[in-house]
Amino acid sequence: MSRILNIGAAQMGPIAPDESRASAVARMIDLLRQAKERGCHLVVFPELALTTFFPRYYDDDIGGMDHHFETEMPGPELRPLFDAAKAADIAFYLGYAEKTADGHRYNTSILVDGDRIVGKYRKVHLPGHAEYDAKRPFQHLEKRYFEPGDLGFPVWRCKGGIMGMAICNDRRWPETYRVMSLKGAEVIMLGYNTPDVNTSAFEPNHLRMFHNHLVMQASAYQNSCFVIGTAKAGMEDGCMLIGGSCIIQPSGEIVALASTVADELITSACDLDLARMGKETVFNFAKHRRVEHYGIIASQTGVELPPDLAAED
Ligand code: ING
Repeated sequence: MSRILNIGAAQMGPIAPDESRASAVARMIDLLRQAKERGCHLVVFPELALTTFFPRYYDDDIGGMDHHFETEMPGPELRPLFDAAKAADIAFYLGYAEKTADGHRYNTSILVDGDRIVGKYRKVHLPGHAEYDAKRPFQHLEKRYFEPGDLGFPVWRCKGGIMGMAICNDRRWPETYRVMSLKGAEVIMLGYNTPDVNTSAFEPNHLRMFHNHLVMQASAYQNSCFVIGTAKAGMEDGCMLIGGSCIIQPSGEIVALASTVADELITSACDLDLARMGKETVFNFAKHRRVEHYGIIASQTGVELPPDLAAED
């Protein structure tokens, strides 16, 4: 019996720095209403879906950004979103800034199904920098406001499938997907906030969208799983964030693609058993991988020239 999961990527347009959580939640509830009309079982919201992308701002005191963090989930302002999703029987991915009771700050996502927070993930690959960088047109201070995730890359059963989560920059690192697909992931979902200019070095604008889709399509294929990428898009306080939200099937093909940089729901009927062919043949890990040759991928962080190469000046 095929396992068809109607999945939605609920792209959100810009969230202004002074926009209330109630406003963001109301927009998300409307996207859930659209998702219900289209028979969705699962909806993926963006990274940091409740607030503007505040790592673009520098504050001497990192506590100055605490009003963008959630200290309880769901807090009273989030309860209407959880209630609407439960009423619609739609599971959802939510990205938000998490501050723990003992004062740790993470760029976090949760998978919610009914009354349950099924799973939590904390962003492992934090891009950008920790100190003010005057060379940049705007800052990208994720290394200032967040700690690297401490939960690894877990997977969970939800809506009849095995699902994992990632966040934004994680999608550029193959290790992200491989760890989850080695645990059986059939669906990997992620939200992103990606400026349309690379503030760390010049890069032609067209490459922002090319790289966005390249990494998710390649990884869907190489790990034989569905990948859903949902953008927070549009002009946020003078900073343009790319759209391009998409649903990608295990072949690597994009089966649904956003066409705006605003609130926009895209959906696809995903047959989870499409992942089986790749997992049982070309990417049958047990049959084909040769881990005896892969050691330094996990044991070495940066580049180290082999001794015979290092000798040349
Ligand atoms: N955003 C960006 C991303 O990985 C980035 C960071 C910007 C990477 C520019 C490379 C170039 O899509 C987040 N939030 O990680």
